[in-house]
Amino acid sequence: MSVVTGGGLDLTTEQALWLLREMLRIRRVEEALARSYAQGLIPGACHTYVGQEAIAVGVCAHLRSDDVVFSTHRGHGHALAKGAPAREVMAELFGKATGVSKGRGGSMHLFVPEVGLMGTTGIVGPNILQATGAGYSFQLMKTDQVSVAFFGDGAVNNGAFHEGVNMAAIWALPVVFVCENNQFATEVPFDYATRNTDVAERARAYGIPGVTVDGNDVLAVSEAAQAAVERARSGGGPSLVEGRTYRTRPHAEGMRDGGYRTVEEIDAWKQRDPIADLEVRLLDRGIATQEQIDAVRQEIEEVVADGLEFAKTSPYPEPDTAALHIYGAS
Ligand SMILES: Cc1ncc(C[n+]2csc(CCOP(=O)(O)OP(=O)(O)O)c2C)c(N)n1
Ligand SMILES: [Mg+2]
Repeated sequence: MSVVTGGGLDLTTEQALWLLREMLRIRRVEEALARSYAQGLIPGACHTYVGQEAIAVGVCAHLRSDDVVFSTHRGHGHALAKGAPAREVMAELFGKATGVSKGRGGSMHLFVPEVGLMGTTGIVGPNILQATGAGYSFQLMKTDQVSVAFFGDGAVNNGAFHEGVNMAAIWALPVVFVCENNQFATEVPFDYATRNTDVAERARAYGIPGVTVDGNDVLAVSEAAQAAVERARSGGGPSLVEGRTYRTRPHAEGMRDGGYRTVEEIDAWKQRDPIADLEVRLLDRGIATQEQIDAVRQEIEEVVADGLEFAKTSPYPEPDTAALHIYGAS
């Protein structure tokens, strides 16, 4: 296991503002979705990604649109960072016909294959196998595409993790396994579920590189992801990247958030906000000005206001189209 710091990244202003813009886009979309959920506007479940934005953004910064991502139940951030339009993601959660899955899927069935988002899912674990499968197809087709699985600490004691990582390792598949270790699976602390809480260390068991990063530091995530994506793309095989992070909202909107963690712990992690942290560092290092940061913030306010309006005013699917867009074409 090794630890990276982000110090090795040489960022242009444009790249830095992209990281900031994408993290803010996720944060503001999630906050709008959480409010909408409380107002009864979202018919399904809504697991937000608030606090964890640096991981999706730091990884997707190195992906092309023909690379693929297999996501989780906490997948809005992965979808947005991979390039899904905010308004269509929001409309999907509202169950509207204009949503990315035409209102059929909701939060846990976001599919945007045109940008390489191969699905969020309600089932913990099997997306790891799907990512390995995609990596195998890229190897067979001799392309240089890369496949990424995002998953939580809750997935790493599931058999799918062992099978997927091991197969990718023995066949040297172009896969990056990204564990978002937010230290809880619903309300179960990770150290209750395993005797070894060092996820990256498990990479050694499969003979692949494993790295732990501060998952609230987008530069550190980006540096680790850059190495893992390059390795996969150039035929070097898979890697495991573990980002240590924390979700600062409840497991899902509408759920209680007490009894298994303290207010003090949540507040301490809110102080380590990945967005505020990046802004301070960009200003300190002279990579961006306050005016540039304010312009990004203003741009995102407009994107989210537009997305919310679009989601609210779009129609629901017509009842007589209920069987459309459900089955694959034969
Ligand atoms: C196979 C399976 N088992 C159990 C569940 C119920 N479940 C939904 S989310 C969740 C916790 C997942 O925790 P983690 O993977 O750490 O992701 P996080 O919610 O912390 O982002 C569980 C157990 C499920 N959806 N699928
Ligand atoms: Mg977790």
